[in-house]
Amino acid sequence: MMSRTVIRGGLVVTAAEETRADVLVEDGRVAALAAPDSAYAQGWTADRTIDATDKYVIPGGVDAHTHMELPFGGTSASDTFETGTRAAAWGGTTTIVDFAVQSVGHSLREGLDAWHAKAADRCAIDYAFHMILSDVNEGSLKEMDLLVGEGVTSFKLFMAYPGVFYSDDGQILRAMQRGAANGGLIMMHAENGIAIDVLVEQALAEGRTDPRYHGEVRKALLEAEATHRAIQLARVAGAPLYVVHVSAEEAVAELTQARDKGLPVFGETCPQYLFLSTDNLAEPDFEGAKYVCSTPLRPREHQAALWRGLRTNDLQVVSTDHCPFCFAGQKELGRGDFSKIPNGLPGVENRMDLLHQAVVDGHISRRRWIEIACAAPARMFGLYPKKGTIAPGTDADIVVYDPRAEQTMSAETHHMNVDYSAYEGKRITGQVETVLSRGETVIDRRRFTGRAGHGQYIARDTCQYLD
Ligand code: DUC
Ligand code: ZN
Ligand code: ZN
Ligand code: ZN
Repeated sequence: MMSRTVIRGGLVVTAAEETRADVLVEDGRVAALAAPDSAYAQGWTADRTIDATDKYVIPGGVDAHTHMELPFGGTSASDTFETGTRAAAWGGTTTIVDFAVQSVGHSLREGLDAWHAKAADRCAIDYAFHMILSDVNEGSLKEMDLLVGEGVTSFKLFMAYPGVFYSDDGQILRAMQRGAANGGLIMMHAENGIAIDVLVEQALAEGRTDPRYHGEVRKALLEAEATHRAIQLARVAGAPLYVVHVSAEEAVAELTQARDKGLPVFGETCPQYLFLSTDNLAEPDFEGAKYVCSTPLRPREHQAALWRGLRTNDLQVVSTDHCPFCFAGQKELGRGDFSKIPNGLPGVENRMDLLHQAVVDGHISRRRWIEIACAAPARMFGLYPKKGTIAPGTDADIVVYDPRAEQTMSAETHHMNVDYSAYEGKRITGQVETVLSRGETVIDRRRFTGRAGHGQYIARDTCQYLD
């Protein structure tokens, strides 16, 4: 049975262009775009017409960095695939790429199977997986080839968290060599975790236990050093590199220098580094724990370099690193010892709105908003043009966005399963009105009409910036 929806009268914004167009959706895909007053568009019949007058019609957001139900520090991220993807939909994101985790001593397959089991039949929107390598050895290196073949085409390594996720330089080099051969993109958590652990131990021994010391020991220079080292290792391996959650100005400088040499080095930052700072980490009464994540929030002065990087394309992607822990009972595990605060911030619902606010504030253009939030993450992780744009043949993942609506971000009104908002009280101009996922309405004029299990697993192609 053919189902047809027409979205009429909106400004269609993609990374490439802005045009007034009606959009015809047929059986889950975009069938055609045409000028609203054209005889062609006027002739379309549909089961459903969405009025987008005075609204933007944009591709659904692609959040390439989430951690639903991630086990961390003896607890687990509080959003399940069900609650987290529902919140994503509320915020105009229609695809997530989550991180399946290999545990030390276990295979990639076991990790991937476990994440498939968590996500299957629960997601409101489409999803895909990266794989975290926690134990690089002969077996896991061989498994990388198989995973690339089945659409898990990117692998995260950690230079931080010794004893948990950490890989040493030899393991990193081997994984990069393997990725260079099989097309897998290496994603790097670039912080010198060995040095950080020394500073953590010294801080705690001196009684510096508050959340703000999390920011002080995880120094910008140790992010920059690890970023530099990762780039050099990637050069030696002949591999491309994607650095996740870049937060320090000095790390951006390393990426800029590499890219100026023409190296295939890419960078991601996150809304928390663009909008929050160490001022939040210093909030009294242990409230700073709400803002503990790694890489950490930086002094406000770093933000200008991140915005500049997003404008100059030295940074290509904004993802959330959504990894929520409730303040009550989870963040509180670190009272008296900041190193026991589970690392991570909620944000999957907030990203599209915060970046629209950046358009309003003049940091980025409207098309750059769509590029960094939709098109570039889709290309980076082999989802384009199925995801990340609006054109004939693409999945009808479409957001009708009201650029003039006013909202105030708050835990009272958000849909993430977490008891605080990192942006509590922040005023935003712009709001998601209606969201289609493969043509199905999942948010209808600010009512959730989706369902757990609508979301499908997507096997991805390899990185499309390397073709
Ligand atoms: N950083 C976080 O803040 N949370 C999860 C893992 C990570 O690297
Ligand atoms: Zn095992
Ligand atoms: Zn990380
Ligand atoms: Zn992460």
